Amino acid sequence: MNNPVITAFERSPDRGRGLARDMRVRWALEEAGRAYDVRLVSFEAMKQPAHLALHPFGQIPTYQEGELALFESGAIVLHIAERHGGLLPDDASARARAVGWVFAALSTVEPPIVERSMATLVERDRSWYEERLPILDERVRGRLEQLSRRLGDADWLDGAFSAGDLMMVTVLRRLEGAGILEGYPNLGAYIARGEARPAYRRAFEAQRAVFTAAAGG
Ligand code: GTB
Repeated sequence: MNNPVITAFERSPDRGRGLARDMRVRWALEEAGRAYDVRLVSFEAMKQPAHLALHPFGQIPTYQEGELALFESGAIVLHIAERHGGLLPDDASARARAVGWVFAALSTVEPPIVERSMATLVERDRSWYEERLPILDERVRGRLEQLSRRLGDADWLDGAFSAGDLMMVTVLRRLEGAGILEGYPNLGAYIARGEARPAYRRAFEAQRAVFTAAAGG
């Protein structure tokens, strides 16, 4: 059986911090114990017909396995989780709840975090930035407050570690360095628990090696 092939940035703008969305796919594959290959793509190549045939929006990550080609990190992680053990519970109701947490991470928690992060990148020099940032911070805090309350002192969001936790941890990591997570110690500990998993470590080192190699070792 050939390894699935995923795509990742040839040169990640995060300088090896594992914030791009190939990280969640790598992590899921590591949790699943599935070997994989990586095809690195440049920003230019992502917008060319060959890549657009795989990903209509010209982005990474993509996932190819035999005849199957997927885009969208959530769909890819769920595909991996459905076919391998360790990422979704066997019990049907617990499984449905874990899938719910994948969606919560992607459609409820990630959007305000991405909006804030994009503003810090592209609006920093605009006249409205100083006024807008606290509004964006507040939206993020609102979600973190709710998530923190739900997590409480549990290790994971709903029983055993699942694809929902994998997705939520990768979403929350994008806030590192923003000075916001510090207000939610249980979320900080939650992220640290995710990052301490051997599968996470392997995925992180693999993506970091791409940056190190591009930077000349
Ligand atoms: N909804 C899609 C998914 O979940 O797969 C979103 C995919 C996506 O946004 N991909 C980004 C991309 O290809 C890379 S991850 N961008 C290129 C483009 O759109 O032209 C986003 C990302 C990029 C960089 C950092 N960083 O430097 O910290 C973090 C996250």
